[in-house]
Amino acid sequence: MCGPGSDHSHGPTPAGADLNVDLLEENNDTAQRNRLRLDLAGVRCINLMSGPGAGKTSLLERTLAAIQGRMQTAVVEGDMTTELDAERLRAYGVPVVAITTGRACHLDADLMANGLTQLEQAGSLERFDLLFVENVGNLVCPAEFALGEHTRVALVAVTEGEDKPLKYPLMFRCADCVVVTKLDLLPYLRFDLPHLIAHIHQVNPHIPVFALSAETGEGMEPWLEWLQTEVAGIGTQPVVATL
Ligand SMILES: Nc1nc2c(ncn2[C@@H]2O[C@H](COP(=O)(O)OP(=O)(O)OP(=O)(O)O)[C@@H](O)[C@H]2O)c(=O)[nH]1
Ligand SMILES: [Mg+2]
Repeated sequence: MCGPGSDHSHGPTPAGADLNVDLLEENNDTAQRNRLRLDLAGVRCINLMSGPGAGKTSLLERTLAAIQGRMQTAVVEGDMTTELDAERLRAYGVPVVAITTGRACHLDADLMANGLTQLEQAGSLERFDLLFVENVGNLVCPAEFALGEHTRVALVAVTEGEDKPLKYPLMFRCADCVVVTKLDLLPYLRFDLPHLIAHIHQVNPHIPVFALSAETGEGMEPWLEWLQTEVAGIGTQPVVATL
């Protein structure tokens, strides 16, 4: 957890500030218990976060197809409503737990604990090497709520503009890696990729940045290599950016 808490009351509550501190502290305690469960089972957990539609599910689809048979993987899929994304990912033959949050714009540690329990009910967690979490599409709140994950990946699409890391710094400051998505659309946009990367590094100076297209597969290899180092538990070492 890093940075000051934002207002999760989403409205004017006189006791809002204290409520947020309590809420986040309680969440952190549960997240630590989740982390222990994952560590005891030897599962590496990666939390994918972005604004709506940046390409989280598409990146997971490409990734699951690429690592099939190499890593035992499961997914906790968070959405406010529907199992549409969960269904997309089940097509790749991996266990997917769908968690719908209702009105909440992010997953929290309690929901994550529930997801872990659902995976356990179908067999022990130890059978997995890697657990992906796709968080609810939102560039603000998911960054505030630790789930017990080892690694956070922030995605930003080239269609979103170069300014997003400056406007939503917490998401990029708390990430361990940034994936710039939809690279195949660059020829159609007035968008400066080095400018975006400079903004990412302004907020989080040494963070690795990968730029790729889940549509064409361009740029997938460096991301997959990074993923492999993560699963081996050495992902905290600095990784050279691909750009
Ligand atoms: N051209 C292009 N389109 C992409 C790429 N990745 C995703 N898209 C498209 O962008 C749209 C949203 O992609 P999703 O993968 O569903 O995005 P998401 O982040 O999972 O969306 P939410 O879960 O709703 O937040 C879909 O129409 C995808 O086909 C890409 O690399 N290139
Ligand atoms: Mg999705």
